[in-house]
Amino acid sequence: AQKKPLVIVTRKLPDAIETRMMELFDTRLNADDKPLSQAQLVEAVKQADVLVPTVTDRIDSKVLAQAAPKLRLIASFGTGVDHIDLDSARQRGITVTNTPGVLTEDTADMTMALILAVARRLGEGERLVRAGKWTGWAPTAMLGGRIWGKRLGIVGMGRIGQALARRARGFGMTVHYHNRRRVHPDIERALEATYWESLDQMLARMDIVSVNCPHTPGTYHLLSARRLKLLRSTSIVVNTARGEVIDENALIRMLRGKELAGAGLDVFEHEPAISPKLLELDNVVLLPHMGSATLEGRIEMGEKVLINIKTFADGHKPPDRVFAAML
Ligand code: 8YV
Repeated sequence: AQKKPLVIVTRKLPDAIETRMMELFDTRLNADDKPLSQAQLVEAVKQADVLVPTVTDRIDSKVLAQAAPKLRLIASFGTGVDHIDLDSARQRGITVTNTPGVLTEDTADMTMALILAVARRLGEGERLVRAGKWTGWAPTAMLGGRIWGKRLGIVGMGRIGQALARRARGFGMTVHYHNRRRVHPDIERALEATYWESLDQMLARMDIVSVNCPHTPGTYHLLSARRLKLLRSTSIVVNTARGEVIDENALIRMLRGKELAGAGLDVFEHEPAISPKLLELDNVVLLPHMGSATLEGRIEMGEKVLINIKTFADGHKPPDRVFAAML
């Protein structure tokens, strides 16, 4: 019989996935739910045939330089691959896979939740009640902004952007988007979405802007200080993608200066570190990178990881290969 590959998993995964993984492969789990240290990560790439990392593992060229030649596959548990140096992996002949598609709807739900939470002041209202400061209903208390009839600008019209567009139409918003490429006319029509080739021009006209693109060298600080200035003082920004896509300091300055109405952030530029200045602001809703965090989604992500490893181990091309050129 063929020797089973040594699969090293960097974080605790759902029990059902870990069990199946141990049945299929020579698996080394991390019962500890703490991210690996740099030294532990280097140890893992030296020993593994297959590495299963998550977004919290920085697999840069320095780490990969220490990998043993037997490391053939990085089967990441997650869709974003900005934590992996794809060029460096390719140069070493290491295949990289991710888990696209199974967290699309969940992340779009969370994006919609953030839009509603910021516009309708959910966080503020909850804090008021919990602090015992609610003295009763009043006609002018806790007034938010209506989202019905408002313009939503989606930055990045991939799977999640499109799932968000469908939801936003259901909430009576008009949908606009910017993407490197215009999506197929049939999809555009089905989503009733308006394409903006110029991100600048779109931003200047939106009530709500949602970031739904991956973090790549090309999207780092895509919402730069200059671009954020194009928004209106009544606009809201939400981000369930990656913190690095927004110049966070510039965003904070604008929120403090009331040049923006609010922000909903599930991801941060230096997460899990949160700027103390963000914590002082009432008009922001802050979440701990939980956009895709559903029980069902995590199982499906794990199943994708299993399929990617199994097909690769059987000598076939795994379904979810990632190529630097795709991003
Ligand atoms: C995951 C994510 O929780 O998939 C992604 O890109 O950011 C999250 O949905 C994370 O990646 C798990 O590794």
